[in-house]
Amino acid sequence: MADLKLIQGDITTFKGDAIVNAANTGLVGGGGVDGAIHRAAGPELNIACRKLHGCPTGDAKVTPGFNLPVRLIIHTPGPIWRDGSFEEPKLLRSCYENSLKRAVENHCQTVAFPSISTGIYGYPLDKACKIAVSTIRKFDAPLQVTMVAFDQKTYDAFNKAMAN
Ligand code: AR6
Repeated sequence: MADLKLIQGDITTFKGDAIVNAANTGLVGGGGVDGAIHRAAGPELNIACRKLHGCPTGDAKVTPGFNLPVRLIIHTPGPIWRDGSFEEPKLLRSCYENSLKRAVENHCQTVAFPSISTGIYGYPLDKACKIAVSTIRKFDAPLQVTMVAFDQKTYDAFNKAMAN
């Protein structure tokens, strides 16, 4: 079982083996945490991402961390929330699962996640937290996972989901 802890802060300052990026399917960079990661990692990240030729929703692909204090960045495009009947829960679960798989394949012991899909992609926070927490806790690998909540609302929602 993966170990899970929660902090509030900016994921670009996380020191460990890998961080996860809430990307888009083109892996072309964007706003939110994706923008922050690209700015902090530097322009080489964009060049590396272009070589990956995109990534389907729910899957995950890896680049080096470049200027970030991590070895790897795991890019996963989350589902865009419509009304919950377009496989959004299944796709969000697979974002977490595939990101954790990439971490293990790349010999990571410490990995940090932002709250995937709950910003620009509009996934309801309480529903997303439950999926994130259960998927990470169920994942069978000796990984130390840190959820990095950027704002208070996200921190509170994860805190609640982790208490159950
Ligand atoms: N550290 C940690 N979390 C952050 C940071 C940060 N530096 N900055 C924002 N967040 P979002 P999405 C939080 O919108 O909903 C991009 O344009 C934010 O408060 O970044 O999956 C991509 O290119 C929220 O809690 O990702 C895609 O097009 C969480 O990260 C699209 O947005 C996710 O919000 C993806 O949308």
